[in-house]
Amino acid sequence: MRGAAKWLATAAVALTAAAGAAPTASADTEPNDGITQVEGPLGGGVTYAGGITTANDSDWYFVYVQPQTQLDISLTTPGESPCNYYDASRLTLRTSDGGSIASTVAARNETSHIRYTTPAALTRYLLQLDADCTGGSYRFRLDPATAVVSGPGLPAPLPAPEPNESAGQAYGPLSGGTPYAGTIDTQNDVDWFWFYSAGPYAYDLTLTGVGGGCSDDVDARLYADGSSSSIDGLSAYPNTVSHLVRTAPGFARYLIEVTGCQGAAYRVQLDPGTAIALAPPAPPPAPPAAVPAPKPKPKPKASKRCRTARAGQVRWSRAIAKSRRQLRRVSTRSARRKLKRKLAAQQRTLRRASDRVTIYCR
Ligand SMILES: [Ca+2]
Ligand SMILES: [Ca+2]
Repeated sequence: MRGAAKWLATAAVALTAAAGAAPTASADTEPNDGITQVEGPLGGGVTYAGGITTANDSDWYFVYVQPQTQLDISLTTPGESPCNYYDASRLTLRTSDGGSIASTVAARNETSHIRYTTPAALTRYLLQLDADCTGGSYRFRLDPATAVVSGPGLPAPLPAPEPNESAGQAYGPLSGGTPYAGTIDTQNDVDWFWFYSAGPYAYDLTLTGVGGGCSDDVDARLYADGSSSSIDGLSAYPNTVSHLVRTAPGFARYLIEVTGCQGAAYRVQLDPGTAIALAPPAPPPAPPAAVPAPKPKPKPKASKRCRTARAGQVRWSRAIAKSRRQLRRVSTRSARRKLKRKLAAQQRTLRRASDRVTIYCR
């Protein structure tokens, strides 16, 4: 349950809304205490109200903002807040990796601003709200409303099951684009993971230090499969995200070893999903077996009628040639006339013989 101060803050916001002021939204749904518990995505042009209910409470939100836009974040400490100092409420604008961009404080009954022009590359931001005292309340809003855009929520992480105390017990294969949550449960706890790189692609190994555990950093080391010497490593303090960007030479198996102080909670994630494989690539298909060249078909033997027809064709061709030679030798008109008649008859016979060849030798 919320404290009395938080209830008063909500009541005051409701009264302001009834009087026709800017729209308000209830926020601050616990737990929202760190970079992995951020509440959102928030909208623009809306007043959010929340409170700091315990001594170590901190409220984290996230928002998507248009690139290259002038963003105005206003922070107000309402009059009912029990915090009574210059920095009664504090708001810190952070990158999505937890790095501080700017911060502002607001005394009771006062409003202060962070005015920030967003760069071209970043679109997701974190807001951290704190108060100077337990029970402190705050309100904040982001303007202009059009600067704030919608975006995906945070994906729920998958647990990293124990035991995973050695490379041989490593948990995997990890999927790309998926957060895995683990905890260093004991002083000598070690957590091992493994994954496949899909090919010669760049991938980003992110390590997130979850807030609220021990205050020291968590460390991750990257190993090639079968090697006892790490390739590279990275560390993340609570409420920060660290990146290790590498390009794999090709498909390969890698291991990740995570260590930290007792109680440290963390997340590991590999991106993009296309750079990470869940299984070895399928072997290339076997080349097709050599097909023997087809044997040339033997020519069908000519039929008897075909052979007879061809013989007739040859015989009459020779006879015509002989008659033509005789025609060149004879000189008398009557002999030439006789030979020409004979030649014409032979040519008719040859045509009939050729017709028979066409018919019988198909
Ligand atoms: Ca909180
Ligand atoms: Ca372990």
